[in-house]
Amino acid sequence: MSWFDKLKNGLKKSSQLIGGSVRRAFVSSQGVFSVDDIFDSLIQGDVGVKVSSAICDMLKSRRFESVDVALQEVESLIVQRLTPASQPFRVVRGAGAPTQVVLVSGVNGSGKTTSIAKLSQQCQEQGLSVEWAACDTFRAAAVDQLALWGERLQVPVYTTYPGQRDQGTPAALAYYAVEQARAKGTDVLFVDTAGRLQNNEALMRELERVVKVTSKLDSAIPHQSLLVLDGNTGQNTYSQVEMFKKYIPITGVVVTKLDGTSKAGFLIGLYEETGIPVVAVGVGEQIDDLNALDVQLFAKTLLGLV
Ligand SMILES: Nc1nc2c(ncn2[C@@H]2O[C@H](COP(=O)(O)OP(=O)(O)OP(=O)(O)O)[C@@H](O)[C@H]2O)c(=O)[nH]1
Ligand SMILES: [Mg+2]
Repeated sequence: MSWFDKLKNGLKKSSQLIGGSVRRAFVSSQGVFSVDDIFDSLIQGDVGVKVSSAICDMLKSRRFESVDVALQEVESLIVQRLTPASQPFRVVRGAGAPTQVVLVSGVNGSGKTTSIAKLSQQCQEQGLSVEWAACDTFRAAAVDQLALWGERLQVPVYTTYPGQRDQGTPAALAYYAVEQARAKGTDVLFVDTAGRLQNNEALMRELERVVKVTSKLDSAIPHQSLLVLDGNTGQNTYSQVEMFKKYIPITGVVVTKLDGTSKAGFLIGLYEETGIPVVAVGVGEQIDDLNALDVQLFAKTLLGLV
């Protein structure tokens, strides 16, 4: 399946709700919309009050030749809002520059580890060497999961450090991995972390510590800090972003599991609400199910225009 088909398939539920509601509300004999139903559906699809109101205001004030013409105008409105939000994942390591460190965090099960595998493959395709630090030190299963992906992609994984006792600490392991990767001249080091709820103070402090300790090696670390958001969480991801930002810098979000959710509309307001760009979106569990957010394609798909 092509990326286009995967996205289209994945966004089906959201598109039925969002594009479908606009289509159903068009009174073709008069060329007008009955916008009340549209508003409710948009809110249900987690489009948010601001954007939903903007869409409804536009639709109710005019007569349209056809529903497709109207939908194209809605598409423009969405594209305009989303364009600054899409900043595709890219690692550039200049000549003589140290290893680029990419920290990856998020709540439990949001898709951190699989997203790291997917992004790593993209790095490898660009000829970059990749390593991982398995800083999810609580669970043996988590370290095993990363090691398994590592074997598949032939990525070396740091799982322990000299002098480690018991499970060790994520900060110490991250520090060691950064030191080693820099010494080897590795292009990109992904630091995988344990899932944590944004309101768990102790675990958030632990994440903060990973940044504090590794940045002693270089104040530019982490060069990128990606927060992985589960698309099923909809607009509640906005407050997740805000909470994580209180402890560590966040440079971008990866939105996973857009397949199967009816709440993909939350992406439209994400950047406006949080100021954090979207570096990639995921629509499945396979290695190539993650890609940059193509704003135009996303808007068209959401509105059922393709
Ligand atoms: N359908 C779907 N499943 C996904 C996507 N991304 C990840 N998953 C699945 O979500 C589950 C959790 O993914 P992980 O990568 O282990 O998540 P994690 O954030 O590392 O989890 P913890 O380390 O336990 O916090 C796995 O079964 C993944 O295959 C996606 O875009 N779509
Ligand atoms: Mg994980």
